[in-house]
Amino acid sequence: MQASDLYQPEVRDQFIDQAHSTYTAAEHRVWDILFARQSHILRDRAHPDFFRGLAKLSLGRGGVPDFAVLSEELYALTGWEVRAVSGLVSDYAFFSYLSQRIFVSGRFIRRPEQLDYLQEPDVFHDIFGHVPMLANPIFADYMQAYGEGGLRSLEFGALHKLARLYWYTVEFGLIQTPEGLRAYGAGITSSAKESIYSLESPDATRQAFSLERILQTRYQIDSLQAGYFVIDSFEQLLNTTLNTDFGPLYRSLASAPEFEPDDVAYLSGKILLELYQIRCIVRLRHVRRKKANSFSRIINRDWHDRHLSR
Ligand code: HBI
Ligand code: FE
Repeated sequence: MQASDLYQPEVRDQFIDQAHSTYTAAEHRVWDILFARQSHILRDRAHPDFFRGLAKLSLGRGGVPDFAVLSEELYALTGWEVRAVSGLVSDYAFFSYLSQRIFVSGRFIRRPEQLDYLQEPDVFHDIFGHVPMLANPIFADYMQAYGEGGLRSLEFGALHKLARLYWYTVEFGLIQTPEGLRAYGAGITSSAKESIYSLESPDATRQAFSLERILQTRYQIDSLQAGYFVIDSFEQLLNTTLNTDFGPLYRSLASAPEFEPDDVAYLSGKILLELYQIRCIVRLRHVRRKKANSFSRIINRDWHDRHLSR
């Protein structure tokens, strides 16, 4: 029996009408304030494809985007659509939608007094954070592959492990670029605090992407992340996911140790991390001499604190 036979009925009827015309002027203003603030903070912090997505989809045209218009534009780019839901949908439904290239988004927007923190993802997180990356064809394929993998993980009882892959990539992923580290995860790009902290804080660890390692690494949902994973390219993310046979992997990992988010003590990860940091410092010195000095000091101190003083 296939998972799709088991769960099909649940997937129907979860979409709601965005009712775009019912947003108030104050709600549109919250979007505009957050949009302006994040666009500024993310300069030199978000991956260039994030900005390309923002521009291609005109997410800054003013006010909360209309999902019907947005879906049409996104569909033309990568075949993805955006649909409104009233809150969290079941894991099965969520994965099933991703596998059909449907991204579900909340329709509500945070209140003006909640600009900096809220528990549930709102339309700003879901659309500003997630949708620009869906305009990148490789990332768009990765999200679909993730949805398909998610459905399979349910059959293996391994959802809690695969959810970590989503968390450490789609939500809180960092990527290495010729200009230095950049953010692409929606939990980062939609948060003023985490945009800066994830890239610059000496309190966070940044280790090289490893699918196996991520599946074994716990995460916290209610605070800034203690550790991040850094990919080399979106191709790496897509190809690793497509080329991994998750069934045997889940079986072999079932009895393997789990890790805390900021625990980077294993050898290969440590060496790779060091390489990333050296490359990052060298490149930054070339590209932006002024900024590089403070940044490399932060990295060096971070590196020293975590690995040499213990
Ligand atoms: N539902 N609306 C919504 N948004 C999500 O991001 C979401 C969800 N349901 C389940 C889910 N995410 C998780 O299973 C993923 O984080 C893996
Ligand atoms: Fe999200």
